[in-house]
Amino acid sequence: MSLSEEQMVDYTRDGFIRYGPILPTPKINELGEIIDKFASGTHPNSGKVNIRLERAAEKGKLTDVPTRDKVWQLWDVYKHDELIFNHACNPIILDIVEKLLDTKNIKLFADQVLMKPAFHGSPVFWHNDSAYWTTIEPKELVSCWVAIDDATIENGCLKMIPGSHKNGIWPTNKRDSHIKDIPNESDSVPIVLKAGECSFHHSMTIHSSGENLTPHRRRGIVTSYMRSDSKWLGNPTDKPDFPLLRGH
Ligand SMILES: O=C(O)CCC(=O)C(=O)O
Repeated sequence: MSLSEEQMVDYTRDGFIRYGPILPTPKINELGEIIDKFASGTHPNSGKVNIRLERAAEKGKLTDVPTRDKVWQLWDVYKHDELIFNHACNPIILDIVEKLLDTKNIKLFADQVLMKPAFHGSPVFWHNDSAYWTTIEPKELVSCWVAIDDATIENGCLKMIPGSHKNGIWPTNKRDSHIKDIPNESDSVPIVLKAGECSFHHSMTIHSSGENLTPHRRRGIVTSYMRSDSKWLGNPTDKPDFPLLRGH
């Protein structure tokens, strides 16, 4: 399984593709159980992972929901669980990333899990990822977003603005503020996915996701990749040890 010529054309034009099935049900369930353990604090490495809570939970609300459902985001989980790292190394994903990045030399930049709990999952406002990942050049990373639950318009699936990866950085804070005047917002495309399906997006593509007030959770695991010769523009002493997944 890899990319068709048509999908390459779509990605180059739009800055994203809705790919389709990538994980079998047992794997989805396995990954779902692991991320739930991290979010609920029952994974042996829960204390090591970067966890951000839903804003309401940070403000002392959501007292009557399980710990798991107070969590908004987990970051760099791959560092603390072998099976999550193996997911980032999934050869099907890497074959596609190889094409999208046009190189056989691939490093893992990061992973994140967006938990989007049922009934109170908060939205992610319009942003491009490279607006946050400023220490990496070129700003041409690729993210693979895998649905652990069905992602629907109602429970806050991703939305993409086609072609926006060609329009530069939009300054924003994806959690707390809304970018006004997004070009072509009315053209935004919802990326509706079944559990186990995935999409890919360019780090300059403007995207968002809606709130989740439904009774259905919407978890997604996002793994983000870069060319291994990408430059680190930050302080050299702060440079993380990005794992080399393919090539040199
Ligand atoms: O999953 C979401 O709700 C947002 C994900 C996102 O912003 C990303 O993958 O860059």
